Amino acid sequence: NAAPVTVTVTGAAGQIAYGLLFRIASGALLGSDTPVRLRLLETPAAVGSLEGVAMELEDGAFPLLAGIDISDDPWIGFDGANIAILVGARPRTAGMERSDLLAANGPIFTDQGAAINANAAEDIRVLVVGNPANTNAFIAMSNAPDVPAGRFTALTRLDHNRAIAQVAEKTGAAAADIARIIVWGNHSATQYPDLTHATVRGRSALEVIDDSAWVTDHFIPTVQQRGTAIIKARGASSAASAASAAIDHIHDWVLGTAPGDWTSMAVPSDGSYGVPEGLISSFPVTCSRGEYAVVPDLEIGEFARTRIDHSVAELVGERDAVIDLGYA
Ligand code: NAX
Repeated sequence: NAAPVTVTVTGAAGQIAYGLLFRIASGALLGSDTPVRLRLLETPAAVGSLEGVAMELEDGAFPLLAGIDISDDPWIGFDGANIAILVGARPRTAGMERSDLLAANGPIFTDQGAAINANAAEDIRVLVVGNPANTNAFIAMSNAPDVPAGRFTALTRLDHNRAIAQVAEKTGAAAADIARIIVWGNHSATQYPDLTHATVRGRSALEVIDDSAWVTDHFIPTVQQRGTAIIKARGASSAASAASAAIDHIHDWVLGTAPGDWTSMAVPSDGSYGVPEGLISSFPVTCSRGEYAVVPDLEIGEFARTRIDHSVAELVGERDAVIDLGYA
């Protein structure tokens, strides 16, 4: 049998983790041949609850689950981690501005970046889910100078999957028949879900849909506001769908994207598509043999340019704010 892969999950007693951990243990993350060792990280206040989650994981009797460790100390939690999924974050509470949120999360991702830098395995791959995800990833990356910057990514796969779901509903096609969706920019309401290059059963999605008003007046705002709509309907934020998207993100990063398709990941920009270098922004990427590459040379129309620039400007503002605060 292969040696177990160590997967660290933060916020492990929270609601996303409750959907995530059991799927990791079942083999959905890395495939049914790869055993996993879970390292679960929480705040001291939530460790008791996390012990209950660990008991449930044991009770799953998962053949691939090689061990579970619990900690409230990032220095221990990232020890030997091959994959780290950073879900825990300081949530936005009533009356909190985005700048307060950035300030509240700065210390968490500064410490975790430093702990990853010091203790994670050589091949560490990091996915940040906790919001503001792109900028939290930027902070962690900035505090891990010995880890290649490209190993720090943030989750926009939920937005990508939401976009697929909208196109499937509109066209009657199956999710599997829809390819080449792109989410650009920030995981926030400024993101730009882009159908320009998308296909439905190999045909141009825009031609199949043939309804440009639907794209601008329904599709784009629905994807951008889907998180809010879920909160309204469910009385709690997206959890199982976010967990599922996190699984998809790491699965595809490690095991590869489907031939002829790509996915969306927020990754440090190499300057492509006019996004400032180093900014963690969502791009179309293909993955192969554990490496991702931004899809090159796509044509960007005027409408797309404006939307991408708008979201990137928000990310630049967040980056500058956390640099001013001394977190990056
Ligand atoms: P919960 O509040 O249920 O769980 C978060 C957990 O993180 C809590 O148990 C808390 O104790 C823990 N935590 C806080 N600080 C920590 C730290 N320093 N170290 C370790 N653990 C820590 O929230 P949940 O619904 O699970 O959401 C988690 C995060 O995901 C939030 O920031 C949320 O905004 C974000 N989301 C991101 C999405 C994305 O697509 N990128 C979508 C879903 C979700 O909104």
